[in-house]
Amino acid sequence: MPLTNIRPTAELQALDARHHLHPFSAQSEFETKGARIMTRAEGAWLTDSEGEQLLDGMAGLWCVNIGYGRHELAEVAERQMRELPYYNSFFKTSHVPAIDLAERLAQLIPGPLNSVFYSSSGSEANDTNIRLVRRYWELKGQPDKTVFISRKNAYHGSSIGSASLGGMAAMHAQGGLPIPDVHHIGQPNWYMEGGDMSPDDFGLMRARELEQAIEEIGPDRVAAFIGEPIQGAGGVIVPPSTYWPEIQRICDAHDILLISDEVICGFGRTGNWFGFETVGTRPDIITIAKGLSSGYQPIGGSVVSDEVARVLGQDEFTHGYTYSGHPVACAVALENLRILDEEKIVEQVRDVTAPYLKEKWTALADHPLVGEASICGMMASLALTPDKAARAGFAAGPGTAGPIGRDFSFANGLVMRHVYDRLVISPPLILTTSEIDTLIERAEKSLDQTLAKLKEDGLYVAA
Ligand code: PXG
Repeated sequence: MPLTNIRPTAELQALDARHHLHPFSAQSEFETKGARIMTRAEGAWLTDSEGEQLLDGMAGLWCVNIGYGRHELAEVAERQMRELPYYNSFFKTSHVPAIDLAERLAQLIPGPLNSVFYSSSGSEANDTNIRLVRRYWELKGQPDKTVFISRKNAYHGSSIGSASLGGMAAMHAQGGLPIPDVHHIGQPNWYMEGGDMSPDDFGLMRARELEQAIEEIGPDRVAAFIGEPIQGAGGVIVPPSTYWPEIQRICDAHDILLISDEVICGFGRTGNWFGFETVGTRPDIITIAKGLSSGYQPIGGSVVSDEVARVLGQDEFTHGYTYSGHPVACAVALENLRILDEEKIVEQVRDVTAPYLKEKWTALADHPLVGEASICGMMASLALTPDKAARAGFAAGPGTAGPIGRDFSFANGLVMRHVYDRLVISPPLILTTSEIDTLIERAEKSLDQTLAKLKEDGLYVAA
């Protein structure tokens, strides 16, 4: 079977539209305009079925941290598939890749986070967290501690449990979500919701919503607080610096477990190995996936503190997936961590590329269409606005400018994602400074074209 596409794009697109249901898409749209079909990738560059090259400003889906084309991972996968392609760790068995990766994670993750429960994705890991945390409190003799507190506009996955933890209104609008005992407080999004407050005061105010919620629900009912250090899918919302220390104080004061969802922020994205190091918290549990394997294999996990592991270990935890700790995925993740570590990719991000990107990215805030340029490490966004001073949205509603900007960006050979009217990037961590220059040039050109189009269509009007 050929690995390289040799069929006409139109034929592939027609088959795709007919038989392949896409995530977060209206399938009917593919009938009029087929999907863009990617065929190869190398470094930070994608090639599509027409041979066009795109700079991947999203590292796939926030995950290809070491970049594409690292053959070492393919070789490790092949070796593992030949040696032991599958085994599980259910009935008092284990295998070398799962053990080695667990040890490596314990070394890498600061603090008492030394035990991992494996899954194949971030959604599964957060579902595990729901069951694991409730079981923890049961075993501690506090079975009423079942409530999770999360934030509006948080993203924690797409399964029923993890989407309930998430705070995406559009997801909750379908299928009867959220499940009971999940409570959402406001997000620390100063640009959208801070009004006349200073960012620091707003950060404190939003953190204290956690304390109010705990008081209303009762500390004897609240099990855990979950948050992404920097909200990713919500639009790269960098919270004010006052926010996370206050959240930590409140969790400590009320005996609430803190879960840091590191699915995007982990493995170098923010310029440290983990996002919780960047924002200065001491989580009891972290969720990992994506950058753990740089997306080369599906793998995730819940990494828990010694205390959580000790309590949980007292009795059988009736939970597990066929692919928990899949040997090929573990072996590939281990090789990915070796590359991140030995090639000092996280240090390179912290000391060179993230500061360089920050300088160029924040300069885009001078563009007439940009109300805010936010950035942390190698994740960043631009809030598009028709009125910078008022931080206004568009009269035609949320999502007026974002999709236009995204389409121009693709046409200019740069993959950006949009979240309503924010344009988002999260490029591979191996991006060079000259690739950053290319990214910025293409982003700026896309902004100019978006502004012109909005004016032409009479959409450059504040709400
Ligand atoms: N937590 C966080 C913080 C995430 O960003 C998940 C959990 C779920 O992981 P899985 O592996 O189950 O997808 C995520 C995933 C987007 C987008 O459009 C973001 C994610 C997934 C798909 C799309 O920004 N994040």
